[in-house]
Amino acid sequence: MHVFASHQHRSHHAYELQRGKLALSTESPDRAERIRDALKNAGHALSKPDELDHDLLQRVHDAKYLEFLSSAWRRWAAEVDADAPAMAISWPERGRNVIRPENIVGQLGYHSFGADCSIVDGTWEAAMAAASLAHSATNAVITGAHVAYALCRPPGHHATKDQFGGYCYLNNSAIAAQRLRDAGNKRVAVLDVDYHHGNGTQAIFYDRADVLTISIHADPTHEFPWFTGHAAESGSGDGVGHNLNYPLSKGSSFDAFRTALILAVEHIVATDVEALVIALGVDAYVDDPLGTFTITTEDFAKMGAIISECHLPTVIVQEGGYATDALGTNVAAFLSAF
Ligand code: OKP
Ligand code: ZN
Repeated sequence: MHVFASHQHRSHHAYELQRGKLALSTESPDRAERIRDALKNAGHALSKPDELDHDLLQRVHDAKYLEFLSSAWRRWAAEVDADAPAMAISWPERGRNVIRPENIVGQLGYHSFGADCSIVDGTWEAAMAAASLAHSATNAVITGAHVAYALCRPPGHHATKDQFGGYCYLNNSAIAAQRLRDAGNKRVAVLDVDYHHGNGTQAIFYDRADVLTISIHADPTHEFPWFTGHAAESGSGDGVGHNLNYPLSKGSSFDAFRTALILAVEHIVATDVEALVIALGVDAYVDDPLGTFTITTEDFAKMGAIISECHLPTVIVQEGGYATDALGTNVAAFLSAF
């Protein structure tokens, strides 16, 4: 399997508000190092990413957002505090047409949806490297590989066209899906198995029929991202019927997960999907500090085997997973079964 990885992720370790206190994020550099080590030990050769196509980035994210992300740290450090993470403290009121503020503090509120992540020196460089890994893995598939994996960090599935949040800045899975579309695949599916709802990917493709988005996750009634991920969210406009959510109760086992997964795979196979992106979070793991599901390493292998039955060219993009000691084993189990 083609595996793409980069050391650039090390430039990013943000702070997050945890139970009312600012702390170094659970989304740590160690995560990617552990996955990298496990994949190396499993015999995978690691490839470096190529340069990211800026036009592709602009087909997924708003130009103003990209301009903001690329300069936010510099502006914050110069205008606010070079020794503190750049974070929002206020967000727009619901249900109004919002005018984008000029000030960096105001723009942080405009371009984010939570205080679970922040921008530090090196965040943009790491987010860009993760996006280029997704892009490179997709290029490998476009040029004939059946499957390729991108070890993306920071993750991406919570990032919308113009907002960061949930540890995500650039939506790596959406970038892979858009690249697959641009290469001529008529219809593409993104299957998100991360424990959390892939709200950003859903939002980016919500009104489009050419990208089917499916997410299996903890019911947002009781779990981050709280406001999206319900079964009734099915798409809008041209996209009606092209978004599927499978919210599962807290504490769900692989039995419940597998039932949803099989429905998702059947849906992909039954419609005219030509290429697949798997948003591979492994935080559904039994010992994950952020999750409540009881999925085991063996279950991740079964998950990989079930999804491989789609028999589609596939880009696998790393999303969450925070049980650091087991991360590499879980990702390797999924990949080898796939
Ligand atoms: C990102 B991904 C615990 C609160 C966590 C944010 C969760 C982001 C998950 N400190 N809130 O989907 O794995
Ligand atoms: Zn997650």
